[in-house]
Amino acid sequence: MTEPNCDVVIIGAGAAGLYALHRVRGLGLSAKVFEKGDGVGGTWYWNRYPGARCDVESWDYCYTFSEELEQEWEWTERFPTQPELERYFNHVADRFDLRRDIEFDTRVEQARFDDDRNCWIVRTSKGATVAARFLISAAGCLSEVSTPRFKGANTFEGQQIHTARWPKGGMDVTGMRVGVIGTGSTGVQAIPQLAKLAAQLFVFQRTPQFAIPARNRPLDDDTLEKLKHNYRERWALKRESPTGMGRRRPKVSSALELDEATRTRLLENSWALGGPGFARTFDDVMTDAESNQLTAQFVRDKIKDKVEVPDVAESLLEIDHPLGARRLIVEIDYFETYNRPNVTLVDVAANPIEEITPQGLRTADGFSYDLDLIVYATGFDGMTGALLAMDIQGIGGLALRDKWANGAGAYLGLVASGFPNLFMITGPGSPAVYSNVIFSIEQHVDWITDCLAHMLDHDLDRIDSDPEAEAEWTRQVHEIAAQSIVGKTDSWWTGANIDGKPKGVTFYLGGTNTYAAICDQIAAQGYEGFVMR
Ligand code: NA7
Repeated sequence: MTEPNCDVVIIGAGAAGLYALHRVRGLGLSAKVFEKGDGVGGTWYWNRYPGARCDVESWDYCYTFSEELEQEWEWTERFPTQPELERYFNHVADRFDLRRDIEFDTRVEQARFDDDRNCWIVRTSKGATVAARFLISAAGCLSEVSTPRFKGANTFEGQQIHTARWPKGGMDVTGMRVGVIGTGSTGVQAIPQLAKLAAQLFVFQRTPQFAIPARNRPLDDDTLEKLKHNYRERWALKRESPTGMGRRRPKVSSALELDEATRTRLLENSWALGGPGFARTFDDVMTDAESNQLTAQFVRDKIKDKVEVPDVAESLLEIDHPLGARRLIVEIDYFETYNRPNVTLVDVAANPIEEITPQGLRTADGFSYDLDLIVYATGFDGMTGALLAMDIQGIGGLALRDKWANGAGAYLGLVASGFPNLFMITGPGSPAVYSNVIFSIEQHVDWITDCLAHMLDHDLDRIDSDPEAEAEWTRQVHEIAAQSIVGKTDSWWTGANIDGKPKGVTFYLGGTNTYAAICDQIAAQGYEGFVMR
């Protein structure tokens, strides 16, 4: 029987995989990272579409584990663009000498737990097999793209592309007739940029959504200096916050306890600040229907003011869900783009796309749109898509796909029972996508590597989660979600965008601060709810 040839295999070289590699090495363990792209950065490697940028502020969307890194890296904008983020992750990979353990252009196809040898047998797209004592998934929550299968798609004579597969060297859309399908965060970022170059832009919108102005701005030297000075303070604020953001906002427990003038003044202040923090103008926006409705009406009025043609404004405002029930979008010039003569909004809720034709596409009302390029801003199989794209088999050959057939869950979002020694970063059951994800990533990786250190210290070679502890955790995740407005409509947050996927919120909405405290307490109590040997 051969021994495992590697201590840890890490799947993915995005923000999570890079930090996991750094920490695992710090324990003196050998590690191998498999990355399907030919570079680091994960989300920020793949999403190169025009306008791609992070909707969390640069000074929060960064690692906190190295003060030197914080001090030497200089962000240039409030909301960093894809190229800047890709540079950042490349810098991290070089600075911490991470590349030598990363195998690029290599997908993990299968990971099978060998009970007798107590190790994971990992098979890659290059046909290699590695046996590892531990497996860490850093495969990401938004990395498995979702492209609807329209009738006739293969007959289209122009180009078609998913936004997360935009070519590395870019694509010149100057003078083209472009159709964009999808108006989520991605579509909303890409549309204003594409409109500037395309001869004609058709936006095929099925579900209008709330969007808050980014108020993006370059960072001048003064601001940068202050940021660098305050990083440690922000770090403390992030740990106290329920979403891992380092911002301080005025605390107003309820919109309903204010008179109208005060409420409007606070909303105006928040609107002027812009960014995702808008949803936290009042503490109860996500829990009280009336507070939510008042806040939503304010946003509707603002959007209406931006759009010149009343019919277009109406189509953009036929929003059928509470503010924040879907992930709140942060926009730059999105609504104003509909005032351009070359941009047409097409309502595909009333008239769905019926088929793609050689010349373009046709909607159910018989209208045809001639196009040179179809852009699918149609999103991802979120949370579990990347994990389930691999054939992961636990004890007794149990497939993760079967375990999660009726809904995904893992104890603390970290370990799924029956899959020993497999740690998931931002897995289902963790706050993951409802947080500043890089903050969550660091918290998860720190917890996982502390757990590994504990196992090494105590000569333990297996960790699994107790099925009862896992079931109880998943019950809590669902119970907390039931009290929130989050997920009270179909979207990728609930899995509703993927045919056949069980519906429901699978992420922990109790706050990153509470979550981290629970994780720490469980570790302090000897890893209660986990089974170690
Ligand atoms: P999203 O938010 O899932 O948006 C996908 C969009 O694509 C959304 O508007 C969908 O409409 C639309 N879509 C999907 N399929 C179709 C079909 N068949 N016809 C018409 N329209 C369709 O993905 P994003 O990439 O924008 O954002 C994902 C996350 O990345 C985001 O939340 C941030 O966290 C970053 P629907 O709403 O389903 O009616």
